[in-house]
Amino acid sequence: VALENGMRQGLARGEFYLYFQPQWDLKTLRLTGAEALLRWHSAEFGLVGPDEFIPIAESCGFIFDLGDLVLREACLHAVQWDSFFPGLKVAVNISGRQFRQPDFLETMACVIKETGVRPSSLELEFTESVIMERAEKNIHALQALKRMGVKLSIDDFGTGYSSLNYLKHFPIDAIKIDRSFIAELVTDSDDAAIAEAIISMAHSLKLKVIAEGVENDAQLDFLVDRCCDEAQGFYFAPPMAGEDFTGYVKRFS
Ligand code: G
Ligand code: G
Ligand code: MN
Ligand code: NA
Repeated sequence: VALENGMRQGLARGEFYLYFQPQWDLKTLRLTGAEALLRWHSAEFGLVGPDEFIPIAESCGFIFDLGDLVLREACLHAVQWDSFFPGLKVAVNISGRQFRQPDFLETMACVIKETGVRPSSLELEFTESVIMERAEKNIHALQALKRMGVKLSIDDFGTGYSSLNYLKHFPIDAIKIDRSFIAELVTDSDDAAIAEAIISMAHSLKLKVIAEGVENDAQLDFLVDRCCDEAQGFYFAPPMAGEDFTGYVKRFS
C-alpha cells in the first residue's frame, strides 16, 4: 500500500521515465531500434525496478495510467529519432491488464494520432502468457492493431505455456528469445538446442527473431551462425536514458 500510494504521487511528480536499450540487426550490423524500459526514481523509495512495481501497478489498476505514460513517451521519442534515423523502431512492453482494458485499441489509435508517430516505427511486445490466454479474443485485437500499422512481437518466448498451433494464427511479426536461454547458450546444450529450434521455427512461420540478453562474442557468433535476425543486450549497450540514446543514434546513423 505504501508503494501503491508512492506510485500515484511519483507519477504526479514525474518520477517515472523510460530507458532505451539498443537493438541491432545481425545481418546488416545496423542499429534497428530500441526497447523502452520503464524506470521509477522515487524520492521516497529510491530506484525501484519494474519487476517490483509493475506487478503492484497491475493489481491495483495503476497500470492504466502508467501504460498511457509509457505509450505516449515512447511515441514522442520515436517521432524525434525518426527525424534523423528514418525507420528506427521503438518497442514497448504491454502488460496483460493494459491489453485487456476495453478501450486499449482506442487509446492506441489516439496516441498514434496525437503524437504523429509513424505506426510502423512502433512495436508492441506481449508476453506469451498474455497472448495465449483468451487466445480467440486476442486474435481480433491483434488484427486491429496490425491494421493500425504497428508491429507486434512475443516477449520472453519459450518461458510460458504456448500452443504452436495458435502461433500461426496470430498476426505477429517477431518473437523475442528470452534471455534465460541466451545466458548459457554456449555451455548448455539444451539451451543451445532450444534457441536453435526457436529460430528455425520462427523462420518457417516467416517471423523475425530477436535474441535478448546477449552479453559476449560467443553468444553473438552462435546467433549469427543460426541466422538470428536481431539482438539486444549488454554486448551492445545497457538500457540508457532518452537523451543518451539520442547521442547513440546519432553515432550510428
Ligand atoms: O528493465 P528491466 O530488466 O528491469 O525490466 C524488467 C521487466 O519489466 C522486464 O520483463 C520488462 O518486460 C518489464 N517492463 C519494463 N518496462 C515495462 C513497461 O513499460 N511496461 C510493462 N508492462 N513492463 C515493463
Ligand atoms: O522485457 P524484458 O523482460 O526482456 O526486459 C529486459 C530486461 O533485461 C531489462 O531490465 C534489462 O535491464 C535487462 N537486460 C538487458 N540486457 C541484458 C543483458 O545483456 N544481460 C542481462 N542479464 N540483463 C539484461
Ligand atoms: Mn520486453
Ligand atoms: Na524478455
